[in-house]
Amino acid sequence: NISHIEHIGIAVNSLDEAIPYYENMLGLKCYAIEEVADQKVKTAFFMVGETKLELLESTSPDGPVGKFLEKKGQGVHHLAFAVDNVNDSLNELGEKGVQLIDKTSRKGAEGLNIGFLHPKASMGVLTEICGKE
Ligand code: CMX
Repeated sequence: NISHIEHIGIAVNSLDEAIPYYENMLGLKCYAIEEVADQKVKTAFFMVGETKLELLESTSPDGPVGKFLEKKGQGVHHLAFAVDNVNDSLNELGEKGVQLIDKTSRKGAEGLNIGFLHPKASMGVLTEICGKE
């Protein structure tokens, strides 16, 4: 059961270029920068109500965001829904026949458990579910 949109992931060429735009032009505050080595990204977080913006800079051209930037350029990369228990949700979605990228959860930014659904399953939207459990 999805409670809210946890974050929107945006692929950017450079955090050094993107963070000042969000801070100085849009008046948002970057509250954390974190590298997620497993995903080959460096992330910057902004709070917008109960939803976050997650800017994603690639740390390697063969990572998911590196490939995305090369093929499509900067832009919205994924949508993340908050759930209570990521493995329970992945099992439920798998049983319903949803095409999964992750069959079991991985550790993402902010210590959250994360799992991805294939964009082909979600009408072209790369979808993440994430949660504390
Ligand atoms: N949104 C929508 N569609 C996407 C996409 C995205 N972000 N990334 C790839 N696709 C589409 C491609 O356009 C392609 O479609 P077509 O077959 O119609 O051309 C299809 O998905 C397959 O793409 P691909 O380029 O052949 O495959 P990739 O090797 O690039 O893998 C994906 C794509 C989604 C499986 C891979 O990026 C992945 O596993 N992502 C999950 C992990 C991730 O994105 N991590 C970064 C964020 C981490 C974080 O938030 O901490």
